[in-house]
Amino acid sequence: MAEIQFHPDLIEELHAAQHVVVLTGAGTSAESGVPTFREAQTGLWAKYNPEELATPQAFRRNPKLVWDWYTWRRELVAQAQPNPGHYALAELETLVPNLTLITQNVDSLHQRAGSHNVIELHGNISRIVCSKERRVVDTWPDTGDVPRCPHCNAPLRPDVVWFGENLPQEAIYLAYKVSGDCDLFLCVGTSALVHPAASLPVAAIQNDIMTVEVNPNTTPLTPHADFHLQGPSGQVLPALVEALKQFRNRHSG
Ligand code: BJW
Repeated sequence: MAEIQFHPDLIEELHAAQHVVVLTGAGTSAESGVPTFREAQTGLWAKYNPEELATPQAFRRNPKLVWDWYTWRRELVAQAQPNPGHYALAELETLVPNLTLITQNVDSLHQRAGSHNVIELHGNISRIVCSKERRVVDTWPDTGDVPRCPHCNAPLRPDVVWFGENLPQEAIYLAYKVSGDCDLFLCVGTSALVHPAASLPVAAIQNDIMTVEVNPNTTPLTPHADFHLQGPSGQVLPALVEALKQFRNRHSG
């Protein structure tokens, strides 16, 4: 790929920003081999629509199907490695005074790349909880059926947020607070379709905060963002961090 050029205003704003907020979605992990939500699934799961599996109704109707899908994804995510986009965001955290990374992803790849200040909006796929009392369960017998809670016998489920369920209260409260109160908002690899996450860049825009989108495709956010950096985050983000470092080298001393 040819060298990526950034608008000088963007690099200057990034350099001056005291608080950067980043919202990430499934596209950020695409280059780690984790399929995004809205692209067609392949192999065993090709005939299922993820939006129809990630619901409490699907789990009630067919708990085994949903459990097996999450088991497959949990194992896929455990084998995946962070990509250059994850590492660039972890490095950016060390280059700006304050960076809050809000993720819709459930794969822990940001944390594994070294990001510290991470808000998980949609939970974490590696955590298993009781579907009734939300108690975390660390081990369960592999019987081939949906395992049950050792305390109340309710089926176990992944600790993720399905459609129609509320997001963790503290996480969404903090996410709104920082989104409307930062100096620069970066929206990476999300289709910006799922609320309330998709409302976070809107809060930034309404408060006249510079908003930058990184995505190979356009989204409903694109016409409203100050900059649309078109390309895969695994290429755009390392280049952006490099441009910031070069700017600082040129302007130091
Ligand atoms: C690349 C790339 C590369 C590719 N580099 N980029 C207001 C208006 C309308 C509806 C609602 C509303 N408020 C609430 C709702 C209902 C609903 C909703 O938003 N529905 C929409 C579909 C319209 N929201 C909810 O139900 C939420 N709960 C809630 O609000 O409770 C209160 C309430 C309920 C009901 C009514 C009203 C209020 C809960 C949402 C939970 C979402 N959960 C999931 C599953 C998580 C667990 C799991 O992983 O299994 O979260 S669904 C799925 O979507 C997952 C994702 O986090 C989320 C967002 O998807 P994301 O990350 O954007 O991925 P994709 O696949 O959509 O896009 C990938 C992008 O990457 C694309 O743009 C590519 O171009 C790009 N890309 N390669 C960079 N290399």
